[in-house]
Amino acid sequence: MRSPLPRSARTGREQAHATPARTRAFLAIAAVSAFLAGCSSDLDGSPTSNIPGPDPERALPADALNPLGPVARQQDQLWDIAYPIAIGVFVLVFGGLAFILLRFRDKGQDELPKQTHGNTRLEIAWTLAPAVILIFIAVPTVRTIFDLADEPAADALMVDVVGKQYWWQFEYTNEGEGFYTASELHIPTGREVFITLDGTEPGDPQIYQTSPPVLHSFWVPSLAGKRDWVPGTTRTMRIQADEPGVYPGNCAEFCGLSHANMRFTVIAHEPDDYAAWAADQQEPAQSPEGELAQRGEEVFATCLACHAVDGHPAQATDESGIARFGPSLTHFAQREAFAGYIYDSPFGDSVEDEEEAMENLRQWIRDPQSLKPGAQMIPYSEADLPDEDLDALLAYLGTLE
Ligand code: HEC
Ligand SMILES: [Cu+2]
Repeated sequence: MRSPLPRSARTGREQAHATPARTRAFLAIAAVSAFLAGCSSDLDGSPTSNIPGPDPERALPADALNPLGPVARQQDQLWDIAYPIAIGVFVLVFGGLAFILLRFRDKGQDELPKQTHGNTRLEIAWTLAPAVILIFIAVPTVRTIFDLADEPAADALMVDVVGKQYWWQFEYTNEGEGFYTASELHIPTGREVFITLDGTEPGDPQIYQTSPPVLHSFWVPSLAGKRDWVPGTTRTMRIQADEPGVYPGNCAEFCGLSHANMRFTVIAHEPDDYAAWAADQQEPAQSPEGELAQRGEEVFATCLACHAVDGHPAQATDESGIARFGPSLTHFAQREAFAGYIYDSPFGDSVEDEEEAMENLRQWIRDPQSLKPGAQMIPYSEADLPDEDLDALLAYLGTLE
């Protein structure tokens, strides 16, 4: 018999009959496949947007389930405990549900089945069981939390991290050090790196107006779990890498238009190589040799409003190492990528298409927002910066080794 009512007004019973068994089987299979597809371990840390990014081959997998240092391993062990338990609970609950749905479904009988109200033993059991499980998981969890919240090790590398819109600033604050990098955090292997997520940088209120203090989250999946960077407060965390390598990171808290373009990388060196690198970072930039680059150095004076280049003649010497609104460019030519680590730098060792990378850098100065929505750098039109001056600037940036 056809129901005269519109489909939505039919009873559940009628609807069940209206869906053929084959369709239901198909839906079930589709749901299971969709669920299983989420389990793919095919996470290679490569950029997922179609914006050209740092070469994925340069980066180790960004896989939180494949920890590559002691901190990440310690955190991963908690997952190893909790996950099998969660699977067990899932199978029990949904298995029980499926069983009851099938076994006791309405088979068309007229009488109501026997009604039960309350079962003390069952209720005590299903209150106690979750409590026991939670206590069992809480013990190692709380212990790990306290462990990781400890004071820094005596020989830890101390790094002050500031989340900007949309890039990360790293200040190396160990005694005898004291310099900045942007988007690349260099660390020695086998040594604790104690990170202060510093949201208290006094900053210029003028600057905060153009770069509002928003939340960010610091995340290097293979080295440690994420931790929020919160304006106005200071939080700490630690990372450590076993092996030299390049570990991709990303901002993991929505912070504005270019949140997804706020990448960074942690580059781990053998301790000796790190020491050499750190010594080099403290060297100011040398004035360049060539005529074009020298002209570029002059033109660059205007960029000092937001960028620091230690050793630039127009930067006051007492401002050495100072953080600015924009990334420090003192050793810009050493970086592999720019603009939140999303574009290959033409001066990097691993650049694939140098010409295209140079074109991107030129475009970055002309119109940063066209490459990175919401970028906080001002555009320089032809009128502000004639082509000859831009050529000179690019030549100068290439000398900032
Ligand atoms: C109003 C401040 C401001 C001025 C002026 C400014 N910049 Fe920038 N610049 C920024 C900010 C902010 C960023 C970071 C943007 C981002 O990645 O989201 C940046 C990024 C850059 C980068 C990429 C650095 C990196 O490692 O990611 C380069 C190169 C650069 N600027 C060059 C210049 C040059 C050359 C000038 C002068 C012609 C200039 N900037 C003037 C604010 C400024
Ligand atoms: Cu962010």
